[in-house]
Amino acid sequence: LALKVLQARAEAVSARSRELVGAKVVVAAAIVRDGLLLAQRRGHPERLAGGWELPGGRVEPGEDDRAAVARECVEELGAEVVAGEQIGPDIPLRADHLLRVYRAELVAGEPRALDHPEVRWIGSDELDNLNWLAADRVVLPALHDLLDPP
Ligand code: 523
Repeated sequence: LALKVLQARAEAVSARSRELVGAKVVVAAAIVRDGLLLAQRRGHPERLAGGWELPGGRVEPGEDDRAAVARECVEELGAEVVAGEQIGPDIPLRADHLLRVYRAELVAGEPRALDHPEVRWIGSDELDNLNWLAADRVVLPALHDLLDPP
């Protein structure tokens, strides 16, 4: 019986490490300017259309998380940002993906909706009313702290 327990434990540990090694990272940017947060409404895919998110996307193989934040903001918003601290926890997405949100400072360009139908600057009073994607909802407390420092 002890052996069976040990084998089951070993299997659980290796499943967990496969998960950690195999997890693909999606990054997102929390861009704050003048007390407002930049959010964008998704147009695709169908399953996510109409949901609001922090701009971002998949980290490419070999790419640094913060470099991915900067690249995605150029692609989606036509704006340059510098990524700083991670805010909130790593958030599991479906399958073997996880979402990491980084604070990002706008350094050049005016964000425009290049890839999705709409971008909007949101005040802290509007934060909870937006139809956020489930994963982004997890960082709402951290976003409140960013907009209204405690
Ligand atoms: N999320 C998510 N929140 C959030 C982002 C940027 C992404 O929940 N703020 C999810 C949505 C998708 C997955 O992460 O299921 C990948 O995001 P996506 O489609 O923005 O990443 P891209 O642009 O790298 O995707 P492809 O170009 O389709 O590979």
